[in-house]
Amino acid sequence: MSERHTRTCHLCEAMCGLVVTTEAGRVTDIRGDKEDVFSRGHICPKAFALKELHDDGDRLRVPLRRRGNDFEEISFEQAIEETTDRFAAIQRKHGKDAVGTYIGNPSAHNHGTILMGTVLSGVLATRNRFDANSQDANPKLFASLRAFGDLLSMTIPDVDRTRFFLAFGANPVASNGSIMTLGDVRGRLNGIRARGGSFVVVDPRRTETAKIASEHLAIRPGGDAAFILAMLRVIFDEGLLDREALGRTTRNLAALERATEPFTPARVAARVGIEAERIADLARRFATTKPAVAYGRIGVCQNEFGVLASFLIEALNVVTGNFDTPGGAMFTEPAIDLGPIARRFGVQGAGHHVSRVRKLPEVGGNLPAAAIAEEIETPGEGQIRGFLTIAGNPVSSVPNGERLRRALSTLELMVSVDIYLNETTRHAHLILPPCSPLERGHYDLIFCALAVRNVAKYSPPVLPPKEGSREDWDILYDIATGLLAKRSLPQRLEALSGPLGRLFAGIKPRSETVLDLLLRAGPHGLRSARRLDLAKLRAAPHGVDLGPLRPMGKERVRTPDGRVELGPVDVLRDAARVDRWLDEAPRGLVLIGRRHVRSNNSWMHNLTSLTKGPTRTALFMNPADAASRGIKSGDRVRVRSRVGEIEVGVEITDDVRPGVASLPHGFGQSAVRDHLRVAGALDGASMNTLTDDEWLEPLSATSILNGTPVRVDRVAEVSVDAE
Ligand SMILES: Nc1nc2c(c(=O)[nH]1)N[C@H]1C(S)=C(S)[C@@H](COP(=O)(O)OP(=O)(O)OC[C@H]3O[C@@H](n4cnc5c(=O)[nH]c(N)nc54)[C@H](O)[C@@H]3O)O[C@H]1N2
Ligand SMILES: Nc1nc2c(c(=O)[nH]1)N[C@H]1C(S)=C(S)[C@@H](COP(=O)(O)OP(=O)(O)OC[C@H]3O[C@@H](n4cnc5c(=O)[nH]c(N)nc54)[C@H](O)[C@@H]3O)O[C@H]1N2
Ligand code: SF4
Ligand SMILES: [Mo]
Repeated sequence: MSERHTRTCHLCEAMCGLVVTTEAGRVTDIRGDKEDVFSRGHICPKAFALKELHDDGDRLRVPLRRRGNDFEEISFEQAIEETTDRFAAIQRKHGKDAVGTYIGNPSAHNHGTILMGTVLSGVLATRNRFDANSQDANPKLFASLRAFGDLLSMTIPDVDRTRFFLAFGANPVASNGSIMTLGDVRGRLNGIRARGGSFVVVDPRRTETAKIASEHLAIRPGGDAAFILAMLRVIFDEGLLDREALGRTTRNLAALERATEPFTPARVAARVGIEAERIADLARRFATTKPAVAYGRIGVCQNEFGVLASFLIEALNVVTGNFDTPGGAMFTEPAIDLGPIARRFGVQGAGHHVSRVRKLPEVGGNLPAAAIAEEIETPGEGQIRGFLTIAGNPVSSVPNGERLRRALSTLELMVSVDIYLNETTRHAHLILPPCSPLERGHYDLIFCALAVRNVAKYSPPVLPPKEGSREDWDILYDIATGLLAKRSLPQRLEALSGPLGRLFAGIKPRSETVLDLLLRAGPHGLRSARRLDLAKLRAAPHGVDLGPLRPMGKERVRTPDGRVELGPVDVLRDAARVDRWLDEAPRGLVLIGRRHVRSNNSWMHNLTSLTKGPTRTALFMNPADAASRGIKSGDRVRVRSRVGEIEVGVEITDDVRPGVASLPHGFGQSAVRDHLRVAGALDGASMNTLTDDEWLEPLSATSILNGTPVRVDRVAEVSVDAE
């Protein structure tokens, strides 16, 4: 007898509703849920891969302990005991900071990891906490902190109602959207044009998104800050703003105006690679179309002016009157509001402490992951000797991954909570695998807060957990309580007096119990007419639509006087660096990243349904750049940067602008081909062997992963007769 289950896909940010059919404990079919209130039946090819992931023989089911060069299976009890014994001993001997942690991307898609990871962090109490955001959204968080007074007051483009969507450095047709959760990306983006609106993409590559846009501007990597400064300059010069209204809702408009002075379109055009008249024309159209919204993502966050450019995007929306208004840049009102919870746990801002070796600032409590290697390598008090990775693959996702790989192999103890033995976890002494995602419940704590409509969905487990298996939530709870038990009584009492102390007072709570409490306490909970709780969500398998975004500025702008800050001194000061950049000659060939709808960061390449077909790991080069190096499509090339070199195949395409080459990150698993039998056999190398761990954005210390100067040479063919 087959059973049908509704489920929200947790693989990317889009939150698509699925209907999963099971028969006798096996998944037999996965398709889009046409009745889903948010995604309207849309899915992508990765949804089907959930079945393959569930069945993947390489996915770990039992904890592993390193034994020489190999691993042996052990029980969860043993694995937890050893983990907590050894971490506790390291912390007793060398202090709390001697244990470091890296929490990776899939944890953002797992309410259990978010909640219990926070608890575990509190128990470990180490400053050496790292996460994926220093390769990702920290510039957006930092810009939100400066403009709106809170890291988590992030604006979302109201794409369903806008008439002008201006996207910088994002490829939602491939990524399915980021800090813009929107099921059915193509439908929603096509909708803008169908309504008679415009949709403009600024990206060095003519991406899948650029191909469905009204217009594409092939900017040179890193050019966004200069480009937007020039747009703003036109808007100020031509008076395309309502100064009086802005005087009431913002502060320091004049400082912003002053900062734009050196940046006329004519001055920036050559260096950013877009004609002055196109920049000016875009500025005029953007400022005079209502409503309009500018949006920037990874391409902006990971470039050398990430914070300034991210801030300028917010400023562009504010200055043109497109902030906190339908069709513009809006805040969400999720059923569970993470802001107050994060503040309670000390996520306050940025720069409250710095890393030991390079003095790099924390953002939201996490230090930049580009510093992990040096913190392991450099002796002294606070040196990392023990390391815990949770759903993270930093060897592949952090710049100069080779250096990090070498550093990880020197640790006294490394423990990984992970579902695969891969290029990172192979250095662990212990690997603790959680159950298949289909065996746990799911609520998108983060992405509901970043969605283009307010929505809430809960999915119960599709399949019962296998006997003896554990969720991430359980594993992290066991580590946290195990560590606490090994502390002295006063230390234990101190931990218990903290905000989550009650969790440890009795028996282990279920993550669903916590979700229920948070839903009841939230803005749509017991104090509202809707009275949302978990029972109501369970009774609505296709989700609960909480309506379109509504103006929330009064609550979300948390600056001292409630007005938007348009002149943050440290951010605007960075315009001087842009000024110098404009006088520099372009840096030869530079490397940028690329995402494909059939791939997901570093970890879904072991699933045949996603990797079959043409190779997707080639270096894209513009015909002019290839010709000048004597390179033809299909050639093998050596790509070299300051920190490393790799060999890859080449695909020649004028989709990338001259001077730019593009490569996806997260590939190169051949060293673990025995454990990742599909991924390990793929052609491809890790892009982060080339990215530079010393090249960081100065304000937020975010890794600059787009724009790496590289040298590309054809690899001479080894000819058999040429002996
Ligand atoms: N050059 C370059 N580098 C980049 C990027 C780029 O664009 N270019 N992008 C950056 C960005 S935006 C991000 S977010 C990071 C992502 O980098 P990471 O944070 O390292 O995340 P992933 O690469 O997704 O790796 C996820 C790990 O979690 C494991 N895993 C998967 N599901 C689960 C689960 O349910 N539970 C547990 N415990 N483990 C699980 C996988 O096996 C894998 O080891 O990469 C960054 N690195
Ligand atoms: N299929 C799939 N979906 C994913 C992921 C995945 O790996 N695969 N990863 C998920 C994660 S962790 C994230 S954070 C999101 C990211 O979501 P997106 O931000 O949409 O990610 P990308 O597709 O990498 O798009 C970034 C774009 O920036 C461009 N770019 C590079 N440098 C510059 C620059 O200097 N300026 C400008 N203007 N553009 C530039 C690149 O050419 C690229 O097209 O996607 C998520 N969704
Ligand atoms: S777009 Fe994202 S959420 Fe939707 S099915 Fe694909 S991977 Fe899952
Ligand atoms: Mo990301």
